[in-house]
Amino acid sequence: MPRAPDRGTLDELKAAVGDGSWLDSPGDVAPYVVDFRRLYRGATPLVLEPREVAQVSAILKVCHRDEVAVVPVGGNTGYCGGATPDDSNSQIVLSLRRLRQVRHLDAANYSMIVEAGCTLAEAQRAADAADRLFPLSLGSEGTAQIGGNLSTNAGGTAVLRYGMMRDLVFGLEVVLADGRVMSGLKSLRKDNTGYDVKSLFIGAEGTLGIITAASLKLFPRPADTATALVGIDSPQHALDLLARMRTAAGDQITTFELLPRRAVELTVKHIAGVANPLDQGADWYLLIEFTSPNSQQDLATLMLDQLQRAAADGAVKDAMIAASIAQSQAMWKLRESVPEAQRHHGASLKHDVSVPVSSIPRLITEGAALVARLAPEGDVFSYGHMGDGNLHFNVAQRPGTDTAAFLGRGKLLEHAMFDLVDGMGGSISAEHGIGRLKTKEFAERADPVELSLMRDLKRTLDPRGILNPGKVLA
Ligand code: 2HG
Ligand code: ZN
Repeated sequence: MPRAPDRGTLDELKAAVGDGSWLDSPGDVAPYVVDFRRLYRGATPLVLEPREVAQVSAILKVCHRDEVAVVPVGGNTGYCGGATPDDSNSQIVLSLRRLRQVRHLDAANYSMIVEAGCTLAEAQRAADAADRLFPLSLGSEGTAQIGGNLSTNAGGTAVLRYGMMRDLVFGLEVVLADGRVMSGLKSLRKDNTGYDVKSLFIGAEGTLGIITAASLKLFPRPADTATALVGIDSPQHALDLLARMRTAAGDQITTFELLPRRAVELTVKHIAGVANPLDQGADWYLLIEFTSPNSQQDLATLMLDQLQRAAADGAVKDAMIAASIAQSQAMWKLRESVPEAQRHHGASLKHDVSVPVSSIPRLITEGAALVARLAPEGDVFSYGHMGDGNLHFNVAQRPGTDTAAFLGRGKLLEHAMFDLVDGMGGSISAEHGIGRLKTKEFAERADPVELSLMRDLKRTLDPRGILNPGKVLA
């Protein structure tokens, strides 16, 4: 069991990073003790900001010896409180933000080695400068860091084509709980030497080791892009269109995002500069993007042809293909601003869930029925990554209703929503992780054998329980 660090331990930790690389005044540590959604407020006696892997190793050695808990943090954009210390004021916060070098980029091998504290946008820019693409793409990419993306196995809006963060990794460098450094930064497409140890640390939310650097996969940079905003009548039409598009465009289809009318209207209302470019009101909208590294592909014609055929069959009501980069950016802004618009709108109960893509229409219908029954003060905002079977089945408080009554419905609704998703062979956390928020539901619902293997792994890799206690496995 971790315990509170004494003065001597704190001094030793400060010395491990040196002056200028630690914070301990209440004002300075304040941003590190609250999560992005302000669901949790904790306390910490010390925030460490090491600049080198050797310093991370030295920190962990001390914490392991003295049994002091360590909470790693990246850009602090997570939704589940995974990077926030508890309120005991005994957990050290370890920020990776100063480990931000791009150590190596091998364009011919389509790989790059970046440190954990690089923001996702910095990693994307490094790839771009070498005429390559690092394809992970999220609304928070300007702030979210690679270490956090790895630790939460982040998803985003290009998963349909490129997979989640786990799929984009060749190798990792990880500092273990006792301070040993696992140097696994090979950049190989083929390496069948024993167990896939690196994979354990991806999605582990800092509970098994501290990721300090990663070798990431790169791809050819798109030279042709077609982006469309499409109005449709129902999620079933979206499913039909997805199959049609996949047949026509193969894996050139990169993005297939679904938005309900309410999300579009609310985003237009709350976010400056966002407009709905379609003439006819539709109940549902899709943001679809095709990309190809081949500039001769003429993706816009392919997209137009498919949309016209779908319209002739009644599957598409209205559509617009972006005729300029500005139009495409405006469509993306409409999609990416939905979470912010929801924040302006008011309180929200969030459910980041996935089901087989084929079950999305059923999830939407049955989920809405649950909301009507269990949270009548709420309006459904089920939107997101339709192509991945991942919806953010969010419920927004209807204006004029009682906030406390609405939020009070949260637990019961969440439980029913997770029952629904479980019954459909889905997941209670598609892309935002478990953190502190979902530990209970996760423990109740996980396969018991798998869960006990996870606990065994945790004990093996972190026998003193110092790494991000209370997260994932509570
Ligand atoms: C997105 O897809 C993010 O926009 C945030 O994952 C989802 O705010 C949300 O619920
Ligand atoms: Zn999302």
